[in-house]
Amino acid sequence: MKKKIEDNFKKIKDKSIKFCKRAKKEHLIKNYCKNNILFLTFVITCLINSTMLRFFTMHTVENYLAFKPILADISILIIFGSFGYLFKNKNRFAYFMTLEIFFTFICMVNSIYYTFYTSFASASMLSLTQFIAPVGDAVVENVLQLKDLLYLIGPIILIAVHVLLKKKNYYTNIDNKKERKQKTLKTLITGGILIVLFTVTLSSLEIGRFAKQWNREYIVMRFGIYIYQFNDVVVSLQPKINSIFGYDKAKKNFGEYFEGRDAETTNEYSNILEGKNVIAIHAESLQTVALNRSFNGVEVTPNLNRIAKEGMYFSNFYSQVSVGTSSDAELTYNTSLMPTQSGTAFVSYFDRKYIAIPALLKEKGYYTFSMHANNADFWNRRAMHQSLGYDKFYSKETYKVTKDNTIGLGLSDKEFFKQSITKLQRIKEQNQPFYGLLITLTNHTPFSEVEKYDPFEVNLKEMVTHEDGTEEEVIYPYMEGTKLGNYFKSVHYADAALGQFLNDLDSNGLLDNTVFILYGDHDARLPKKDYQRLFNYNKETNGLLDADNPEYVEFDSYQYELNRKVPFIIWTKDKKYEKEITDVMGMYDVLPTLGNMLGIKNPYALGHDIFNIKENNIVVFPNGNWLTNKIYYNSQKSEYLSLDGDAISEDYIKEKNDYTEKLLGVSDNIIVFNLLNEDNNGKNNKEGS
Ligand code: GP9
Ligand code: MN
Repeated sequence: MKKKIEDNFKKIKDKSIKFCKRAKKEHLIKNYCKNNILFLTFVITCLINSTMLRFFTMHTVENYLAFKPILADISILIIFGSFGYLFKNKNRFAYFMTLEIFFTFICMVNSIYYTFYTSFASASMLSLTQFIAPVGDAVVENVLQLKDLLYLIGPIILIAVHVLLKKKNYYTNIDNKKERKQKTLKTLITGGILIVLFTVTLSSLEIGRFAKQWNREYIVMRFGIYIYQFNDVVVSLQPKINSIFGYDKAKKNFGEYFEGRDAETTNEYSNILEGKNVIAIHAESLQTVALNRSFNGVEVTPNLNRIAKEGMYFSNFYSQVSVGTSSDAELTYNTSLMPTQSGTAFVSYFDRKYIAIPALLKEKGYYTFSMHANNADFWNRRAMHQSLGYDKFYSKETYKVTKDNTIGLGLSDKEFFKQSITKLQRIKEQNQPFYGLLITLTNHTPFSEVEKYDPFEVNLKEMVTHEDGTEEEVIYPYMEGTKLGNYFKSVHYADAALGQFLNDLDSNGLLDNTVFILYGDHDARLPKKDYQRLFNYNKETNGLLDADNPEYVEFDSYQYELNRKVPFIIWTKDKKYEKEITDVMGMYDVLPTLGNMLGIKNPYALGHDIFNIKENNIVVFPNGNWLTNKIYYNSQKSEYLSLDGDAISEDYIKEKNDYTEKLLGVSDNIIVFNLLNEDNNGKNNKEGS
């Protein structure tokens, strides 16, 4: 077998050497170049343009000389260019020139767009004229720079080469149809082989991000600008195609769903926060497991623990995100709708009508804004925040971000809050009442820059008394070196940043007549084995307790799911509610619950006011799983975990399954078919709204 492989290798090697020798002897390469000058000029100039674009936008050497986008660009150019051979010799220039202009246009538009938005252009933005108008003016006035014109050198070179070739009577030789077809095929196959080679180099992360398309810089860095732009058009068209079929049925189901719903009644919390300023925190990857937890007597989250104790603390609160993670959390928090079943609402359906917290408060005279020190196009927030009703989005462009004040994905939370205080002071002076959502960033996976967090130990220390009466401190590694351990260090940092922020808000009078809200956006996807270590640590073996040990805590996939809960806190400086709400609650219950307190209402909310529904609440997850105070139901396995040990009837499960299915369907229909838009639905101002 081994010999056979070796023989084959030898054969291939010999053949390759032979080919190279022949090529050298017969000047194959030289002849190929000579006979394909126009094609090669087209490929090379377009390749230079795309490389130049990466150079001018993402300024590092590794970015513009990265192997993957170059291979991707060459493949695409060869594939498109190959069809040029279908044209007769004298007409071929027109084809290449058209392509050249097209590809140059892509580079120029993206170059200009990047200067303006620090991101790449998307066809989906074209459907929003309000975004194009300001860009249009600004482009001419301030953004068009000399570097944007450099791309024109490509078409100029192609024209120059064409003129020269014409002079040298290059186009006079007649190439027959068969020859042209063969050349097209050979070139196409070469392009095809290159694209296959490119595809096999891709990781699953790269493929996943390509499908979602929102992390535009990442995609251009891996797939090149041309593939990026084609994929962008496909992804942008998808929601349009989805919403062509099934509109009537969707509208009927929608009508029936809300017809049968009881109007929420008022309760003791109605309007208690009306007219107050609101500062809300979207806490990245903050899980409840970190709260009220200590290592060697030191709390992981002293500040969160304090406000959770003083305010209203919803301790069985769940995020309901799908592939849109942070953006899905924002969607459900703001609108009481579930994430979409395909694509993400923020990216694919940003141009729909939403009834959201900022929009509703705006109607009541609030100034509404969001703050996030990341790129504004991340999760397409620039567009979607407008659709949600924010007056202004303070994104990365409005913060000073340097290498020194960066942790992980971007600006550190401490610095983000510090710089936000200045903005908040100005807002307080000019725009009261206000509603603002601040989205944090530091506590984002992979939690690896441990040295940048405040020191926090996740080991286990014990005092041991020796036989001679002397005492010694013994340190067991416990969670040190684990991902969950690093996560606690990161959360400790995030908590300290929050504590500092609360102090700064207070000293600037920003907590007066203000309600402070915080939610964890989703879990941190930490490994199950780390939780097992957290709950079942055996210090003697530095491993896990045996399953038959009386101290052993079961931590199976159900425990894992239940442990994904995130905190939700409503706190004010003046009034101490000191109330823990333990009924299960989902992100979609925020708008009905908080809205009732603020005096706003979304008649098409899918969640409930927890103070009305109480122990009868149900949390529906995008994958069809659901949770009540009684059970966690896994819809994929049709199995459940009883939470109170009571027997569960078939009817109970069927009723909740039906409810889940209807809710997910109606939520998706609302977004995909834009059912909240007055033009699509005359009932938008349903009574009670
Ligand atoms: C990006 C931040 C993180 O700006 O909100 O997004 P995520 O990766 O959690 O979806
Ligand atoms: Mn997130």
